Order: sequence, then structure tokens, then C-alpha cells
Amino acid sequence: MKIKEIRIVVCNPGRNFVTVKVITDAGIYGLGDATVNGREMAVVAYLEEHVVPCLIGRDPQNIEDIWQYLYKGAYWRRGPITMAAIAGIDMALWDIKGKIAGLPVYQLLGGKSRKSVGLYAHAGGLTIEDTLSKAKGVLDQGFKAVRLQSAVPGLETTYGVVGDKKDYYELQGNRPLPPEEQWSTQKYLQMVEELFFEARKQLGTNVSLLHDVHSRLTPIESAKLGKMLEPYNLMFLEDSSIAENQQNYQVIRQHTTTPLAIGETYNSIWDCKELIQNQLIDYIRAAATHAGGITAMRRIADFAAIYNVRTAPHGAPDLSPICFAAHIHLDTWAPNFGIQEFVGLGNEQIQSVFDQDIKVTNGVAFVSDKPGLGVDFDEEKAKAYPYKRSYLPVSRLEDGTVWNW
Ligand code: CS2
Ligand code: MG
Repeated sequence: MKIKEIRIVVCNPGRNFVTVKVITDAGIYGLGDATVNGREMAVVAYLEEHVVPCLIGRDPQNIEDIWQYLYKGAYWRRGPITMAAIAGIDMALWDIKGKIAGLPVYQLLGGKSRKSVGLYAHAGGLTIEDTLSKAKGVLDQGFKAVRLQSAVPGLETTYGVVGDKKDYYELQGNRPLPPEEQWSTQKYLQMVEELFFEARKQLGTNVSLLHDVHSRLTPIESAKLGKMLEPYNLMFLEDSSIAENQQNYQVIRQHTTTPLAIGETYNSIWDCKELIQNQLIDYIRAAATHAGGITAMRRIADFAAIYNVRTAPHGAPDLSPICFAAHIHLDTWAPNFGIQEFVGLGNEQIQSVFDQDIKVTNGVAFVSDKPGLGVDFDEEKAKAYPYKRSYLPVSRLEDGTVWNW
């Protein structure tokens, strides 16, 4: 069997997605997600100009060899653009292999370690009461775990709180340039303890609570936050501090027992190797689209398992249904799976372009048993939603210093 053609399709059914379609000479095709939010066209160029010509004529069944060829063969290894490009190809090759074998991808990984995949949903409000009322709505749908984010009094906007907008894309509207948002750790820390105090009082102790700090704190501020939240027994505190310097988490770890999660921005196992092997984190949140595909995620999961670190794959709105499907296959297989982030199966435009087969009920997801990833992509429908440049916000402290968004 040979790769005959590779198409890269960018569409915007409410937000931009980069979809890779690998077509074989046997007529079987596979799909992958290569979306890097705010830098989509860089991945398209990397794929079309530098990757696709090298793959035409290769055997799509040699997934590992193609992964190594694209990773080592580039000489310039790693980075979000390279690894998303590799990810899009890799997911498509796993999809093809499943279709050849007549098996869903989770069977190719090793079969089921669980009947269903536990999910956590989001609740973000303009006030603590608003956040908790949204959380109650999520719990009423049967979710057992919810991520709480609340607006910070005194700040115009806060991550994870989109008010009456549906998501960041809508927040940005047609801005030609990145929106800028103000951050104040001091104002945030004043709010966050009350949020979890009220949450435990109103939601009880049987629900798993999570929180995403989105890399806004310094290590010692993260340590302070972790200690402050210990009485509220969070499932995990996510991205409390940026970890380009993985030793940052030694500072946090020595001060708090609040479980720590990180990884959605990571694009290789090297980004998290020390965090995992020194057990500085409890959950690794790498995403198939950003970390190099299913091949890479399997490696990260197995490495993490040695150190009692569980997986909690990223599941944001900017990962396409193809990536979400890949995650549900990985989550179904991984012996050290923790929990899967879930932000819904997409609006009706997204569902018209991406035909996926995952059932979500009572806060858990059931993996597709269709051969491959179990997702299809309608290129004709995608044409109705052309690419529209958008950016993630840029964060600044109140004195104007650029900060971590
Ligand atoms: C967030 C993401 O879901 C999360 O945990 O960190 O929504 C993140 O803001 C986006 O993926 C950025 O594109
Ligand atoms: Mg996050």
C-alpha cells in the first residue's frame, strides 16, 4: 500500500481547525488534527512545503518509521509547529491502520482498560455565585468532575470566563491583532480561596473540583495557592506556574500536597521528562495534536506510568473532534488514565463538518468501535467555513509588563 495524496484542509466552523487527510492508493484514507491555535497557517506551510513531498509513495502502515523520519529527519527537532505537523500525519496513519485491520484504534493500542472514559466539564462565571450555578448545571448532567474558573474582581476579563461569548474566538471577534488582557495575581489570589470555600459549601465533598491557573503564577505564588487550597481537596491544580524550567515545580511540590497537572503546551516528552521522573506532578496533560500524535502520547503515557503520573489529556475547544477521538481511544487503553477534559462535542457547524461517533452520557464518554479513529470529515461542507485569522490573547500585568496568558 502507498500514500497517494495528502490534503491539508483549514476550515473555520466557529474556530480554525487544520485537518490532515492521508489518502492511499487502495482508496483508504486517514484523518489527523494539526491545529495550533493562532498559528494555524504555519503548520499548513510546514506540512505542504516540507512534509507532504517526502511521504508520497511511502507505505502508510509504517507508522513508527514515518514518525522517526519526520522527527529526526527534520534535524530541527521539536517545537509546536513541527510536532503538530507530525501529529496530524501520525493520527491519520493510525486511522488508516485501524481501517485496514477493521479495528478501532484502542484495540491496536492494547484494548480496553475501562468501559468508559471519565470526563471533567467546565464552569466559568462572572461571579462566584454564577460559577457555582453553572457548576450545578454541569453536575445535573451527571458529570462527577468540574473545572471552576471565576472572574477576578477588578480585572476586565479573566481566562476561562467568556461571559456571554461562546469562546475565545468570539471574544476576539474580528480583531486584526491579538486582544490584550490585564492580569493581577494579587487580585486573583483574593478571589480564588473564596471560590473553593463556597464551592465545597454548596457542591459538597463528593464532586471532583479542578482549577486552571493558566501559567499565571510564579513558583512560590503557586506554592502559596496550593497550600491555600489544600482544605478543598482539588483533584488537580492545572498550569499553576509555567515550567520551561521544570525545576520550578520542585519549589511548588515541597510546599503543598495539592495535586499538580501540566502539559497542554508541551510538544515532546523532553518538555516533561524531569517533571515526571522526579514526581513533581500528578497528571500529564499533553495533547495528541501538540505532542506529536498517538505514537508520542503512547510513549508519554507509558513513561508517566513508571512514576505514578496519570494522564489527563487536554480537551480544549481548539482541538478538533479528530484529536478528541484520538484522546478517547488513548484514554480507553491507558492503564494510568486519570481524567479527560471535555468542552462539548462542538457547535452544529463543527458537527456538520466532523462526523464523530463518541457517545457522552452522565459525565463519561464511550469510545467508537468503528475501524480507525471513528471520525469522518466532510471537505465539501468545510468549504463553507473558510479560514479566518485569529489570535490568542496577550496578557499584561497592570504595569504593562507582558505576562503569561
Ligand atoms: C485551557 C485551554 O482547556 C484548557 O485547559 O488551558 O483552553 C487553552 O486556553 C487553549 O487550548 C489555548 O488555545
Ligand atoms: Mg489549561
